[in-house]
Amino acid sequence: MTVETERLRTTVAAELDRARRRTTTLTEAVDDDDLVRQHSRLMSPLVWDLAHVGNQEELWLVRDVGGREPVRHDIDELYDAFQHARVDRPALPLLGPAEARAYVSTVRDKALDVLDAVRLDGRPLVAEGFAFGMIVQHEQQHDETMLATHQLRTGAPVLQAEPPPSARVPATGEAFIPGGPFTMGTDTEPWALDNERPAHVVDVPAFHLDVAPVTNARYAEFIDAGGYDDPRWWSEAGWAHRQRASLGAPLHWHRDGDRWVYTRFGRTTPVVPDEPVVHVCFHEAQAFAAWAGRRLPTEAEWEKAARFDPATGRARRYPWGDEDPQPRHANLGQRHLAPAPVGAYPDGASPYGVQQLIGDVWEWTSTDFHGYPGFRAFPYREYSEVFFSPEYKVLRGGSFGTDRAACRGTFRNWDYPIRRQIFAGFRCARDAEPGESA
Ligand code: AVJ
Ligand code: FE
Repeated sequence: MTVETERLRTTVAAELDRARRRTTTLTEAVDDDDLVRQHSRLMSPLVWDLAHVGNQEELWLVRDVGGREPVRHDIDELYDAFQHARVDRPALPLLGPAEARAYVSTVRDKALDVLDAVRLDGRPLVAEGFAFGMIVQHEQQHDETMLATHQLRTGAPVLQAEPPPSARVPATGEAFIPGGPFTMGTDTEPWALDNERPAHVVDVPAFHLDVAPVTNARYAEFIDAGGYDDPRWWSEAGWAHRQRASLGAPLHWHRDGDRWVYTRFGRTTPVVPDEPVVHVCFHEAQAFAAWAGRRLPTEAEWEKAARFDPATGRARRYPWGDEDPQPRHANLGQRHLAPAPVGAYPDGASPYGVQQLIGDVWEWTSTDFHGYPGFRAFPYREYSEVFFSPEYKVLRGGSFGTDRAACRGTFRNWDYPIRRQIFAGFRCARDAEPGESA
């Protein structure tokens, strides 16, 4: 066995373990009653996510990659996300907390056995450890979903983390991104998912992009200016939704006398003015942008601002370069339970000086979720392809609750434009004037 294969196995095992520690933290923080309860109709019971993570690992690593016998042949249907809507999951005959824990641990032992035995240079599914990387990302994605469930749960706080770092540099105004082609997506990132492929050249006209995400202070100005009551700023669908859902402020915000407070993971505090706003839907982001005389960036604009290096003409893995995310680059991985104030991550800035593109809050873009030219579903249609539709908007960049394994300059997330339970905010863009260069 080569040194590289050995190193890859070690990395895979460490990443699987890191994901499992996080899953364990999220599922041991609450009692059994809380694990099986539905905290919101938008979310599964935590115990469903737990066993679903194990079931995906069983399907792909134990059965497919390993060619082993099923651990539990009888529960696939219960944990198939396409068989039962989230709202219906609490009524299913799910594995209980103890059974679910035993199940995921048995599956993990077998998956690690498979990791020791399998060649990592054979079929495309395992080349460069892809199937293992896909399962690591799947678990981390469900960990972020479980974190969103924790945010929706009521009761005493159960999660702890250090507060995010303070602002270190100014982060106001906008950056100018000159027009011209750049290579979007990737053919070379080994654990990139199918929707990030293939790499393709996109010509992006010159535009301006906010240096930082829109802050709570700025968003409160929109509220104070009556932005929620003026249909001029809203799309037709957005206004209809604003009326139907009686939107008036981000999810989790409340009035306390003449100030705003929010409740985060069970703790209620005054809204911090210079933090990125979070828990707004696409329609709110779009309305804010219109009110501000701006617009949301397209997905291609976002990625060019994040990855393009004008010095080399190359698109890099992250805004700061090709190095994997370190704590000094970005607020990722649930190290903090909130976005950091704008200006807190100068080391994560892109060559154009755009900050906090990775981490803190997912950023709504104006782009519908579709496959790139030449898209091929891999290894299953149900990860991305079945969601390609104008019904979904693309989000970029990851949040404080996104793990670095499931976040990079090419990573694409998507959701319905009315959703607010995810850790999503936004930044604004505008067209450059003809001939403008700064
Ligand atoms: C990419 C976050 C939209 O949670 O629905 C989890 C990820 N896919 N299990 C989701 C996913 C299958 C997905 N998102
Ligand atoms: Fe899943």
